[in-house]
Amino acid sequence: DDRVRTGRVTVTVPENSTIKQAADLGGVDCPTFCALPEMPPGSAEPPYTSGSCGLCTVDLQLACGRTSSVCACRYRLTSAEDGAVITVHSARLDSTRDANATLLALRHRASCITCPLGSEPCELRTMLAGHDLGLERYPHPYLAPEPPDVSNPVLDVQRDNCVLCRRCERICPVGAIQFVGRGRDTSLLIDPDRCVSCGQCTQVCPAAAIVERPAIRQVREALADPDTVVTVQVAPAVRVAVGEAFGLAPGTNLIGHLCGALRRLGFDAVFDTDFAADLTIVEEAAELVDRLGTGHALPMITSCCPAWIRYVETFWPDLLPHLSTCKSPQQMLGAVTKNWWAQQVGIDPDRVVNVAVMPCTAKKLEARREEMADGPRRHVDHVLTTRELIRMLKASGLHLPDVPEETPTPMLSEGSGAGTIFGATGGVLEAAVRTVHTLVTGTELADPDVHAVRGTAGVRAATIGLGGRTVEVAVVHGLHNVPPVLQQIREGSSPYAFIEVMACPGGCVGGGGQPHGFDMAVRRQRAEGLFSTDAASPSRRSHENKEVATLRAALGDDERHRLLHTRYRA
Ligand code: HC1
Ligand code: SF4
Repeated sequence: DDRVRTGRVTVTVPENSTIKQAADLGGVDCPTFCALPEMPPGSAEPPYTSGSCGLCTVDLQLACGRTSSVCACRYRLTSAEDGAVITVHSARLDSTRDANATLLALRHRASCITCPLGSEPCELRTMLAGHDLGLERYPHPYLAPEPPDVSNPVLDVQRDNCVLCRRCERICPVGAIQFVGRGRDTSLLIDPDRCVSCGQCTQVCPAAAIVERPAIRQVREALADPDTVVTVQVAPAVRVAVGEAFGLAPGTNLIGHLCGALRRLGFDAVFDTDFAADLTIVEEAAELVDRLGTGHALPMITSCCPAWIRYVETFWPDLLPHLSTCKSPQQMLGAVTKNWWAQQVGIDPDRVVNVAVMPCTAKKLEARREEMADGPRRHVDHVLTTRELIRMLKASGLHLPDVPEETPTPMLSEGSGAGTIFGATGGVLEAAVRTVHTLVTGTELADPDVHAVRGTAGVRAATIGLGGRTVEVAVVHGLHNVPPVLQQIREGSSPYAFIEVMACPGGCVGGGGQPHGFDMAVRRQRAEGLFSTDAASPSRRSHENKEVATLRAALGDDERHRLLHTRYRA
């Protein structure tokens, strides 16, 4: 807008505001690239910027007449800058920004046709398109092409894509990312001893320098093999995010369309992870009631988030006994598919290949864990992220919203509303409370909505009435919010009996395998999609799930324990 570019506004700002914040207050657009738009809930830090992109360069003229070019995202205003004149837009600044954008472009290998972002919007290209780049003046590629670094168990690091924005360094909840070297030789390293595979770095990387290791080729090979029976399960959080790639609003629940599309991709059976979420709750609620009786290892903490498990194993191993022994829904479903369903439908379990579509990169690690197998038979063979599924659908010409809706394959597919809300922060705890209440009191919780644990505050605590007694519970999301809660347990002063922890801000709806971006408003909309599905469900309690009851009765206690529970060791 020409008027803003040439106009002048006067703003009064709080001490220590950045120039960028002052510009926002004055309604002046100031570009940025390396900045994260927001920090996760519970983070004490201000929105982050490394100041490395140079796109927010502005001219600052102090009242004394001294002028300098500064970074609007980082420069903080104090009383010393009273009366300063800041120029955000000018022909000279445009040229400076062009030059800085060119430097970013030069670091990127720019192999767009093989880029794993696929059809997702490319933030880097969108930004560069607005600049007059002088690439012809430089040799390109400027950096020698490198093969991807595959030393991380679930992530591929393509260093010659990295433009050094350093957003990943800031979003990483465990300080696993480092930038080493100087200048042109600066490069990104992920510490394998700290990384918990949460994939939040892939969510904020604008340049496909960190991406999930794809399993698409292996899944296609299994689908093409006439000797295999390929099953697929779909996690709760996937259904409310996948539509974003097809122009639908976050939160639109596409489970019916997904069932139709997955069959068209060639899957022989389509199971719903909601079923296994209900199964998990029935197992976990019984475990909690048992521990409440004996007092053993309280508080009990949920165990369905594999990045969280990895975090406890790495940083708080003495607290491992507090984890529920339940395997995650992904793994429970995989285990019972091969060990029960195959038998029911008369298929040799060794012909079954289990695929899981998850909003999560850490689920790829979970599927490979030693405990997650029955002898040589893996519970889950391949994990695809939501993003990989989107790529497969688009490659097959399937426009998801147009695919006729179908229902999942019976026996492992009935899911209650309680199972669906697993995908949002607080959902596992809420689902568990509904069932624990019934187990302890013999009566149904009058209102299944446990409002006290809803929302997106980083830590949420509530007191739950169970007949004659009450228990304290808490929900935590985002690993940066976890240490004070764990410290209380270590010191023996935790007030809680039961805690839900999800590594990703927002829970699984904000998982590292979901469509790109760190935007809590989008994550909230996805969660609302799950909560409104729950509210409209004919059954809202995991213990009412008839398929779960049938399966548990058929397995018997020993097999149920062997297949559905485990112990985590440091
Ligand atoms: Fe999750 Fe879970 S909720 S961990 O986020 O317990 O990934 O959606 O599938 O296993 O159900 C993920 C989601 C998912 C498991 C369930
Ligand atoms: Fe950090 Fe998670 Fe990325 Fe690992 S996957 S480097 S823990 S943000």
